[in-house]
Amino acid sequence: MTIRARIFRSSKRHFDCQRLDNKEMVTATALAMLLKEDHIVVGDWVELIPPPVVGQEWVIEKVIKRNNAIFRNLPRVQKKSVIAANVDVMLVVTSADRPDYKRGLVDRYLVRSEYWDIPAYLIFNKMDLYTGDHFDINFEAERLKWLNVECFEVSASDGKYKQKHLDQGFVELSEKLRGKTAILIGQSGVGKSRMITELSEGRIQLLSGETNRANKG
Ligand SMILES: Nc1nc2c(ncn2[C@@H]2O[C@H](COP(=O)(O)OP(=O)(O)OP(=O)(O)O)[C@@H](O)[C@H]2O)c(=O)[nH]1
Ligand SMILES: [Mg+2]
Repeated sequence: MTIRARIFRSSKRHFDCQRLDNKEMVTATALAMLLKEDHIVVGDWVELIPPPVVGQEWVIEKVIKRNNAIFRNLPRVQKKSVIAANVDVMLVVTSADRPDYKRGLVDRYLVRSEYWDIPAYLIFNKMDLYTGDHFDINFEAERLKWLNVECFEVSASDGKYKQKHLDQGFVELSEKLRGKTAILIGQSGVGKSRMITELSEGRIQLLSGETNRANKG
């Protein structure tokens, strides 16, 4: 009998998997044929064979077909490099100030959301710093509506911030994300790590120093 689980963290040979039945996290290795490049990534659903003897390893026997995948193209070797799988929504995070809102960049991310076939939400973060001098949030929200992109007005650093310009704020965002798998995308400093801390109600604390150094968030 196998057990269904989801990949939470992957390294070359070992995978942290969360069991679907009891939510317990277990570490597994994978059958050699599954260890080919890109074969198992974060977000994949897998079938696990339990250890024959307590203390031995769980083994990933099968990877379930993906609904979608986040990938990079590697034109030089004419390949796709898959980064994550089975993502429900992509949060494009922007900030009202430091760094400024950049429409061109937002549009580039939205093209990727189409390309990866994952719906996007636009998050206007740091709205506690919004003055209206650099961009008009209502104009942006209106234009994004035509692209079927839902917009949210939030402040990840101010739990009491209430939206003033748009219909949807932090409460609505948290509600919509319940039970979903989301990825965050956005330039350095827009507040992605801070947002994850807020959305997880403090359960996940990303060390800004560490992530900033890698410039990945
Ligand atoms: N005023 C204000 N500051 C914020 C808000 N959200 C985040 N910050 C601050 O902005 C800075 C950058 O936030 P991070 O969460 O580290 O940004 P990031 O997008 O993860 O950046 P990288 O990891 O470099 O990609 C931190 O000093 C945060 O405290 C906000 O809503 N309002
Ligand atoms: Mg970060």
